[in-house]
Amino acid sequence: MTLTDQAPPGTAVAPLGDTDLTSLLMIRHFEWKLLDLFAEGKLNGTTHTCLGQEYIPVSLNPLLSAGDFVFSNHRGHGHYLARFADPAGLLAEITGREGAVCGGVGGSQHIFRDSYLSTGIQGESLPVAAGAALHFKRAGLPHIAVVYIGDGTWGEGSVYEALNIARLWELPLLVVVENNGISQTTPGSVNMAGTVAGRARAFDVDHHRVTGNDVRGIRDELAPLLDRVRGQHRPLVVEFDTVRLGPHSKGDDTRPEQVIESARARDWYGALREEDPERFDRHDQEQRELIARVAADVLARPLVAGESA
Ligand SMILES: Cc1ncc(C[n+]2csc(CCOP(=O)(O)OP(=O)(O)O)c2C)c(N)n1
Repeated sequence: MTLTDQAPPGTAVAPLGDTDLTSLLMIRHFEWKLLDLFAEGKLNGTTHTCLGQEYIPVSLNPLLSAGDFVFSNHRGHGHYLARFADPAGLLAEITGREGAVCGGVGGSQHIFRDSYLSTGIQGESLPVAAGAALHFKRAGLPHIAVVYIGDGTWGEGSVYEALNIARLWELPLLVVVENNGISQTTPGSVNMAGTVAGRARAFDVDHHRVTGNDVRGIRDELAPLLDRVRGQHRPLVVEFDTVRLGPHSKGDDTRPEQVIESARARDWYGALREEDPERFDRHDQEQRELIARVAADVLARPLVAGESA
């Protein structure tokens, strides 16, 4: 079944609350800071920023309970920060410093904390999430399993095995697809036949497409749908039509400038600023300073055992 698209952007009435605005800006400044630190040669390994996609976990977070299990992916900083508001723990993890959320062994892509787990292996988490959802159902717990995947991850067979079982066994599974139209350097138009909606439909799994980036509208739209996942154990695919503002990882953006420009034109950052520039700038500055302080503090900490600068 295909559910109706959400209301067009711009229909929300109430101003965005401080918590949401702070969360969005904290994630944005965290990601900007990471790219700066890479440019300064202060980070090892790789990282994938969620620039442009921050509004997705910020919209979803209040709809989730602490017992719901969130499975994230390689582009997961926003998923983690929206849930835990812990930039210091994440940055310490990425830089292998004391206070790291996973002792510095997980890095950017492999984070475990409470009911939150991320993996850099595409498609790996969906069957595991289905298993968690099965446990919730069997144990009579009111929780759901939430898994974030990209559009390119629909190239993995495990996605289909998990959707099949989730529908057949009626599992409380929410698949959040961050469809930014590109997988590393390959546009979706050359690697996906059909659509995400059509693929969900093939398994009789509900699908809902979100086209706007207004946190308030998205949340209102999704709340009843998530209630159905939770209460009636109807698996659901929510596909966000979103934008990746930055490169796949760091320097690997092969998109034509025009494509990047049109992604920038859809960014929530400018649109939200226009609503109330004075308030936005105040929060923006606060989060920029907060992340600068966090980075200075974390980078001054000793490395955890076994790490090298
Ligand atoms: C099984 C597997 N194959 C290849 C990779 C390398 N890889 C990492 S991210 C990525 C592209 C992912 O694209 P998508 O799912 O659309 O997510 P996005 O990066 O756009 O958020 C690839 C090919 C991987 N991590 N895992």
